[in-house]
Amino acid sequence: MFNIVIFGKPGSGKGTQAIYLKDKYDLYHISTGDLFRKNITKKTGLGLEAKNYLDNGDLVPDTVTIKMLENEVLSNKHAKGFIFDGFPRTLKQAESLDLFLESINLRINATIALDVNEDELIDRLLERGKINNRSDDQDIEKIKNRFNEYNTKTSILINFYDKQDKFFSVDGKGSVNDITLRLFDLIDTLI
Ligand code: B4P
Repeated sequence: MFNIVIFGKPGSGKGTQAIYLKDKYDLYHISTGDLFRKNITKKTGLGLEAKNYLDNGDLVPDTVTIKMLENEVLSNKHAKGFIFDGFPRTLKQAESLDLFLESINLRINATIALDVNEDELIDRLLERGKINNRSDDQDIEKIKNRFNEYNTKTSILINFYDKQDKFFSVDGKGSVNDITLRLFDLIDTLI
């Protein structure tokens, strides 16, 4: 079983690339952002709890996020592997994920970051905001808050996975197709 974390700043293309990785390597794709947005649309209890955090570009509290992620893995445990998109985003989430996977005899094989500078990310997110109505993509202050959340709470995970010899980075600039090919080239050396 091959389990990947796709990692990077908001808008770096995690969700975009996860679709291609899922198909090529037959992985089950779990996007915590998509799960939250589905719950918000359906107005579930979880959605109501998460809505304000997403709207402001804040991270949803770990307790809520970790439980949701574990339930999603357990509901799909016969998958050939997982691609975790947008999770973990805090040290607590990363430590919990390792412990949880170990308890079901699984582990993370690789964490792959998409490296893109913030100026380009702001352009991408504002562009998406024009077409998809995502409240967190509409406003530059919210986008900057998402970068701040990444820089203060998420970027430390580079060191966490590097210490386990599981951290890899790919240039996330260029066409979607070029980046997909870079990811395939890397993953083919890891499998
Ligand atoms: P996510 O849904 O994970 O949102 P994201 O970081 O903005 O998206 P991603 O990096 O996947 O970008 P995408 O491919 O879509 O999180 C949203 C919110 O949910 C968080 O702020 C937080 O509140 C909450 N949340 C989620 N997970 C959490 C967790 N674990 N803990 C706590 N809270 C959590 O690409 C962005 C845009 O760029 C798209 O429009 C795409 O078309 C475009 N694009 C992609 N690749 C491109 C390329 N090569 N060139 C040009 N444009 C490109």
